[in-house]
Parts: sequence; C-alpha cells; structure tokens
Amino acid sequence: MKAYPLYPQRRSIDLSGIWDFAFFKDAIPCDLEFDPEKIPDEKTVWTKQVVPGCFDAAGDYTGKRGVGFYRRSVYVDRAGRVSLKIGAITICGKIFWDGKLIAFDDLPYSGVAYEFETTEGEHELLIAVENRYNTELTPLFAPYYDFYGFGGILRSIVLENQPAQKFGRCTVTTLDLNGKIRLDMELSGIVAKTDVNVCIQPYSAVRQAPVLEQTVTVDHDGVTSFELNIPDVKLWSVKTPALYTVTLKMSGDTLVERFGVRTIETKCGKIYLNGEVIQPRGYNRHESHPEFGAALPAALMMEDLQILKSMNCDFVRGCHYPQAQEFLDLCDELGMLVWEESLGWGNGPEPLNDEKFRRKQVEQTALMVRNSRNHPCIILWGFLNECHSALPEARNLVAELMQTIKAFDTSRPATFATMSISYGEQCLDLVDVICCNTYPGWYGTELYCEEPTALIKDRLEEVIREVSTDELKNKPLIISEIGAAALYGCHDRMRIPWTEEFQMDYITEVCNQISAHPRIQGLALWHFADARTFSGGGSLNRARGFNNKGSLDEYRREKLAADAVRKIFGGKLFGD
Ligand code: ADA
Repeated sequence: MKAYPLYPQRRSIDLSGIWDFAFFKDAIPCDLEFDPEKIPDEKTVWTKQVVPGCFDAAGDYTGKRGVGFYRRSVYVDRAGRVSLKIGAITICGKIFWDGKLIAFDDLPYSGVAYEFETTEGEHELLIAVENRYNTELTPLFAPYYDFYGFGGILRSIVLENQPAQKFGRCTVTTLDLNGKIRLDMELSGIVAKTDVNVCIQPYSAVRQAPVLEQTVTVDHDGVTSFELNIPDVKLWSVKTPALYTVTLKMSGDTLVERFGVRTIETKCGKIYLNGEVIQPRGYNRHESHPEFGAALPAALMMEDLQILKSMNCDFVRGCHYPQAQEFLDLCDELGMLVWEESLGWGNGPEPLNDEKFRRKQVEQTALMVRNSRNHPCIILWGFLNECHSALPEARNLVAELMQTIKAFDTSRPATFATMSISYGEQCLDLVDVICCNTYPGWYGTELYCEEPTALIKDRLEEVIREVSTDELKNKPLIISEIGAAALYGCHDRMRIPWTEEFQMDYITEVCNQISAHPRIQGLALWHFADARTFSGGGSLNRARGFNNKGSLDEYRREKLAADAVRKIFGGKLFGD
C-alpha cells in the first residue's frame, strides 16, 4: 500500500520483499561501530527475512536481541541523486550503500529519508538493525517502556531518484470552512522562473474531475505560499470524511498530496471540529501483533479500524510513537479521529536532564509533524507519555516540545498524557488539552481493597477538581488512559480482577462516571488489544508478557468488555 505524498514522475524502486538476513548476538558491540567489509564476512551464514517485518517477532529469531543484517542488491538504471525513504526502523539501524555508511537512523518508529549520489548499475544495500536497548546510542527507547521493543524494518522502504528541480512537501491548511486553504509548497533546485500547475480534485478511488486549476509562477527555492478557494467545498468529518488531492506539476517533477478541509480548535473547555463540539470516544492502540510484531500489514490495520468502528468508536490514540503513514491514510478515509504522539514513556529525571534525549525528542517530534501534517484525521499532537511532569526539568522539555510543534503547525492542539494530576503536576498550563492517565481500582488495590471499582468515582472527581482552577478550566479534559486487565477466556462468577467480568464491570463504571461529569470531553480507554511487553522479570507484573488490558486479545478476539463498550458508545456517553 502506497501512502501519500506521491511523486509519480520519479522512478521509484519498491524494496519490500525477500532480503538476505544474518543475525549476530555477541560478535558486535551495541554501538554498531563496525566495518561492514569485515562483519558479516565470507563465513557468515545468510538466511532470509521479509521486509517490512520484525525479525524477532516470530520464526527463527523470536525474542532474540542483537544485530540483524538485512542485505539485498538494487539495480539503479541511471546515475544521480537518490533518496532512500524508510517508513520506520526499530530500535535503530545503520545503512550502508556499497559498504559505505549512508546514515545512522536513531529515531525509532519515525519515517526518515536519506539522500545520496549513486552510479548506474547494481549496488548492495545493507541495513544493520540493532534491537538491543542502549540509551546512549538511542536515548528515545528505554527497556522500561511498557511495550515490546521489536527489531526490524517495520514499514515501507523505497529508493527514489531525485530530479534536479524538485518538490519537497506541500502542506495544506484550512483557513475557513467555505473552502479557503493555504498551500505551503517546498521547492528546491529552481534556477529560473518556473510555472507550477496546481490542480485540486475531490479524492475517490476512481478519478474525479478537477474542481480548481491554476498556475503559480515561482523563481526561488524554499517555501512558496498561496491561498485558494475550493468551490462548493465538502468538509472532512467523522461521518463524511471528504478528501481532496492537490497535484502540483512542473517541468521534471510532480507531487500529489492528499488533504481534508476541516478546522479543529479548543475553547471554553470544549473541542470543536468544523465549529461543532466533538467528544471523541475510543481507544489507545499499539501497533502490535504476536505474529507481525510492530510491522502490521495494511489488512490488519484495516481490520482494527473496522472493529473500532463497529464498537462505535471515533477516536484512536496512537500510543506511544509516530504512526505508519498507511494507517493514517486509512483513518483519513474512514473518518477516524487520531492523536499522534512521538516516542516516550514514563521518562524521569535522568533522560529529562540528558541533552541528547532532549535533542532527539525535538528532532523526532518535528519530523512527526512534518510527515503527518496533511492528515485531516489528526486532531491532536502529543509527546512524552507520562513523563515525570511534577519535575521542573519536565516543564522545560514540555515547553520546548510545544514550541516545536507550534513552529510547524498552529492549526491543531497539542498535549502530553500525564499521570501526575494531584501528585504535583507542573506542566498543565503549557498544553492545549489536559489529558489524564489514571487507573483507579486497578493499581494500588492490592492491600485488601474489597470493591476496587468503587474507587473510580472518587478519583475522577479528584482529577476534575484539580483541573477546574481558573487557570485550567478552559482547557478541555480528556481521560487519555483508564482500564483494567482481563485474560481472554478467564471467567469467574466472583467477577474478580483478571476476569473478563471484572474488566467489563470496570469499564462500565468508568463510562457511568464519565456520563455524570460534563467536565470530561473525551475518552481513550486503555487499550484496544492486548500487546506484547516485558519479556524478562517485568513480565511478573504482566501475565504472559502481554499488557492484558485490551478489550480484545492480541488476535483481536473480543472479551466481554468489547461488546459492553459497543453498546455504551452507541448511546449517550458524555454528560452534557
Ligand atoms: C501507563 C502507560 C501505558 C501502560 C499503562 C498500564 O499509563 O501510559 O503505556 O503502561 O500505564 O497498563 O499500566
């Protein structure tokens, strides 16, 4: 599945397929400082892996940590500049072209692109993927994160030739609901006055007649901005996810971007899509499956979205990392609201005070916004899930990441999910939407709590009190995580924790309380489907090595809670 943007005039080689693969555990130090001429060497035994894929999710290398070498030859039919576009690598990877280092990708889950010059003919592409945690090497992914750090080339990978005079991205911003949009078109290699043809068409799987065509003349590199009015515009919304394409054509290059016309804003404690109040309801979702690891095929993404729709959800929080562009394209088409966030999890004083961690957070967050900005489905940007936001050092980084996002995009709200409300939270004045993760009636009930679900009411009321001060009352409140674990198929008439009955009762009570409290304007339950997590000692707290709070199990089989949610979400959930 090819995700937007498209550059149809460029020669593009799809590198997905069967690659040579060799796995090394101890031979290579974790810092990846090796000479690819020597390792692998002639004694190396090569096997095969499929790309995209995770080498450690299933098959011969299940659960193994080390360096996986992916190798294949690539035939380039014309010398010149090329761009290697990789949807995502985890945990990090070094990329070699004919044995020469092209790039070190240390932004797990991020879509990256590397440009270089090459000659005509056959070349060797080698990607060394490291899946051992090493926070000095890759500070963004630490072993304590509550989701499995898979190793592999997770998403699409293509090699694309680069014309001398070329387009970068073209971001489209809705200026008003009558169809007024702004285009910020990036160009490079412009040497003389160049005409760019701009054509806007309603998007559909079959060709639609243009609704607007125009020529814009440019004479410089960089960003050229201009405004257009789409006649009889159809707005993007959950119920009618109308999309448009803009095709930009000049001599030597063409760019097709897809977008929707819609506004998203927050005021007086509410969230507005196209000027109307929305109250998003849905789930946190990990890109995770026992067979595919974090490299989900498009058909599975589609299935997840169809299940969510069948459960009357209109909202997905893509926890806790940048999403596959293919998934976001599907959300655009199906009308699913999305919170996209950069990679982080429970980061405390050490990373928060680490300069490299700070730099990489800024880099990946900026890249996320740049990559995903045209998706109308994204209504909220996020970062640093549950960082220790009671610490002053968290405040500095939260402020910096808010600025990073706003420097690229002021058209959407931004936030982080906090676990610190009523525990010294310091950062809520900085965000646009208050997002609270809380597990009353689950964590902390070990010491003879007879009726855990009775704690939900008090805790939600406490959260509401904390965020209803004069300073915070105008920021919408979303409960961004709440839930309880159940083992699929585990039933007991006593309805105790870990049973499907308890989980259903828990979620039903959460929804009852949300209905009673109009201050709450959105809900992302924790979580959609069970997902693999700690494999070592940490799994003592995570039966089977999975985070079992899914309303579905890891194979998307529904637990009792799923149907309860389907019924509740199909009716009136929010209090006003
Ligand atoms: C946190 C965290 C989630 C998950 C959850 C849980 O709030 O953000 O990723 O770990 O707790 O299951 O405990």
